[in-house]
Amino acid sequence: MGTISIDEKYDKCRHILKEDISKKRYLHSVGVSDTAACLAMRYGYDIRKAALAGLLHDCAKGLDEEQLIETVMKKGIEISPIERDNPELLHSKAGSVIAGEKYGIDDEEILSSIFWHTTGKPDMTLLEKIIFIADYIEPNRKNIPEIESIRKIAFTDIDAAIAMAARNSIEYLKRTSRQIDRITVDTYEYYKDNCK
Ligand code: DGI
Ligand code: FE
Ligand code: FE
Repeated sequence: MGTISIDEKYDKCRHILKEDISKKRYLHSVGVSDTAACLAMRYGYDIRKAALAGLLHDCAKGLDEEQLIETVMKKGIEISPIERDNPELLHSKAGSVIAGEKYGIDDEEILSSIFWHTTGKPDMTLLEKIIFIADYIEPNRKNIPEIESIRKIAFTDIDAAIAMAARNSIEYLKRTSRQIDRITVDTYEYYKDNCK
């Protein structure tokens, strides 16, 4: 992470982020950061890296649809038909680009965890799992079915928690008649045998 310490890096990123996204989204990001740090303690991952990834995971949420598309296109990242129809899905991939370019993150594990945080994917790395589930269970999240149970399970069986979160998201998208990204389904299929 260059010559500055990761703690200094975190503080710098926090101040930039506060200007880039809404107050509510910022509080969510701090919640994800703290939750990711707790999960890192539990599962034996670098606590500060997890906290930084959690802080920045939604750093592209302030971009409009046109900016999201432009940000990923200029990096040559392929846009699927469902992403084209639902550009808000691209805030994770665009976030990974912005974390690199604007926030100066060069750690590939952090960038990848931001890239995949919305859909998840099969066979995630530990940090990808931590950010995916921290996003779902952080303390400011409300009105989610089984949330108390998923919060507990996240700290005993992270794969089970991922399956339950993916299942809930798919159910929610169905209920609200939204298109479901194939990768969201792949995530559920991959982790579902762990479901409690
Ligand atoms: O960014 P957050 O709100 O913290 O959470 P997130 O990154 O999981 O993004 C949630 C948004 O992404 C929400 O608007 C629903 C949408 N989303 C996630 N998976 C899918 C999806 N939208 C569609 N259409 N299809 C999906 O599979
Ligand atoms: Fe997000
Ligand atoms: Fe989020």
